[in-house]
Amino acid sequence: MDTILELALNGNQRSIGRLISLVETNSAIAKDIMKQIYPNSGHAHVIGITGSPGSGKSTMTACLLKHFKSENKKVGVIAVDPSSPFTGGAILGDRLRMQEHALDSSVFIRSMGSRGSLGGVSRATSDATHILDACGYNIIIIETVGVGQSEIDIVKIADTVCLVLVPGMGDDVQIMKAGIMEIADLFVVNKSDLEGANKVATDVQIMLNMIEKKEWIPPVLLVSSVEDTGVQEVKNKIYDHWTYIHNSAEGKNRRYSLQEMEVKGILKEDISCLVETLFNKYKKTGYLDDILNRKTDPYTFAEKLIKEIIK
Ligand SMILES: Nc1nc2c(ncn2[C@@H]2O[C@H](COP(=O)(O)OP(=O)(O)O)[C@@H](O)[C@H]2O)c(=O)[nH]1
Ligand SMILES: [Mg+2]
Repeated sequence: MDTILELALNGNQRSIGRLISLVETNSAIAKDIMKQIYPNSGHAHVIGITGSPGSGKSTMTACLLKHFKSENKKVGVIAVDPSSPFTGGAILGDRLRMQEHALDSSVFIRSMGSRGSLGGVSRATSDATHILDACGYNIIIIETVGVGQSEIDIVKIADTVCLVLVPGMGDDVQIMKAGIMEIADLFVVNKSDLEGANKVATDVQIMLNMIEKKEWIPPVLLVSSVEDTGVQEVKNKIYDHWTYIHNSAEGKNRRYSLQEMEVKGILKEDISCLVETLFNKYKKTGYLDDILNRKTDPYTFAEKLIKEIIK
């Protein structure tokens, strides 16, 4: 174990991959790894890319990756999406482009499942982020599946959340989706080579004007990921946001809350494991009959279990 850890910390990609597989599959080992890794982490800028499926998250990620690389940044990409072209299943063009990156040790690309306690963004994804961070990746991009809870949950692990919108996809619906306006630090209107992008950008701007002003005013950027226009600007705004979260009281609060959510997440997971273990233990004791026959009640029984957990 220690050799894998050492190799990984020295940038060996195979070992990094093995560490991530370990945290994906075994929570007992995962904890041990994370405890050892943690002191080396805390330097990377974690960027979440979210938005509806098909909005161009993968395409923009590949493009952003190229821009970061041109500045000699080491970039990790985690695609929480089984259908992501990064996994090699989809779009041939992307696949070829990513292979170019894949041969390069300054880029680490990995796809991960979306099961887990944080909804769409699992504990393992968060752990993988710390691993890449500790192993020297300066920039970590997480592409979400772009549906349901994963979109909102990304805020629990990303320093900067980038929401990708596109023209012609039921504009109001994509913008109005509950909670999504509040969590986005950057609004990217992708596919601006197509008609209607300006209108989406204007609509977002109008909505932004209606919500409470903060120190950080999310920029609305017109991008074409296929033509590589505006992506440089996205990168610059991502850097500006980093400066903001590290130099303002608001930013500090955000970092506190990220940390708090992480501890809470771990705690909830641990407690729910304990609950399962206890229930397995009590399975054969006939407690269910006792409740059904009203010899006891669920409240008393739960209190009894809580006492056991505390003990
Ligand atoms: N016209 C145009 N198409 C794009 C752009 N970005 C992505 N696409 C296309 O949109 C489709 C979905 O892209 P993908 O990156 O897989 O979206 P994801 O599901 O959000 O990851 C692909 O066919 C891309 O080639 C863009 O800027 N302009
Ligand atoms: Mg994708």
